[in-house]
Amino acid sequence: MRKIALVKVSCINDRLIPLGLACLQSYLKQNSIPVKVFNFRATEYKLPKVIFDPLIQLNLTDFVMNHQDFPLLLPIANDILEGKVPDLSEGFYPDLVNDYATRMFDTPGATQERFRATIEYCRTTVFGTLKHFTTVAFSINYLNIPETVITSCFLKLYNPDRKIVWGGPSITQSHKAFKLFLKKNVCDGLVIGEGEHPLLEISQGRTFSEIKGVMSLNDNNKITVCIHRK
Ligand code: B12
Repeated sequence: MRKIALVKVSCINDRLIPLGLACLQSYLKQNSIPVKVFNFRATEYKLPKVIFDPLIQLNLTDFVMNHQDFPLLLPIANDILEGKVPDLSEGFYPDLVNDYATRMFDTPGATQERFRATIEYCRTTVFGTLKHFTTVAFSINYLNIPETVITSCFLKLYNPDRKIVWGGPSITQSHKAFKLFLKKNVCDGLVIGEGEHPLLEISQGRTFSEIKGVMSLNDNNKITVCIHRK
């Protein structure tokens, strides 16, 4: 059986320790499935500001954005899938970068540089490490959506036959938005809710559309969510 890669690409202000990956890894191991876990940028974890300034808690928003990156991310995904390196200073990118920067209270220059650096990090470090795995499973929260989408595009460009699975809080909350990436074949399955059983069945080679809790494309290229175990 081929080894499955279980991946989280953290960002520096991430303090959501990847308990999900730990649970999934131990469940797969318990069932004798070979698995390797990658937590990229884990060494860059920083103490959160909240520890020094508890009043910051009073200023929290009551919703979590899972799609704020999409308008900028979609053309980037398209470019990578077509084998191009996105040039964020050309074409419609400056407008999209400006729009993104305004919504995120950032400057266009900083936004452009952040996305450029993210694409480069994903292409070299993340893709470089994962490129030989035939099944790659990513854990997504609101902090690592661009990294996951961009790396998945590079992985699919290099080997369209490999299986890519996305799970985690952002997928559970927003699978209806993320199904866009199923349609574009950036990933093959979105796992909604707890991932232990679905991931075990995926690693055993079951058809995605027959696994309970998985959203995927069926044989007719239609989005389907399996509600009952088949
Ligand atoms: C405990 C907790 C915290 C703790 C620490 C959590 C930790 N893990 O280190 C603390 C208090 C630090 C915290 C902080 C925050 N949190 Co919090 N937290 C939680 C909580 C209650 C539980 C998380 C957890 O550990 N669950 C247990 C693990 C085992 O579950 P899991 O990671 O979800 O993994 C399972 C599935 O998601 C799935 N899965 C996960 N990855 C993958 C991958 C694949 C391939 C597959 C198939 C399946 C899969 O399978 C796993 C096992 O069943 C959740 C809400 C909830 N009920 O889930 C919110 C939650 C994760 N937090 C959230 C948020 C927004 C925050 C804060 C931003 C809050 C704030 N405004 O400050 C900060 C984050 C700050 C930062 N920069 O990192 C959101 C994240 C939303 C999102 N879309 O990403 C959640 C979902 C709550 C919500 N309101 O929606 N949090």
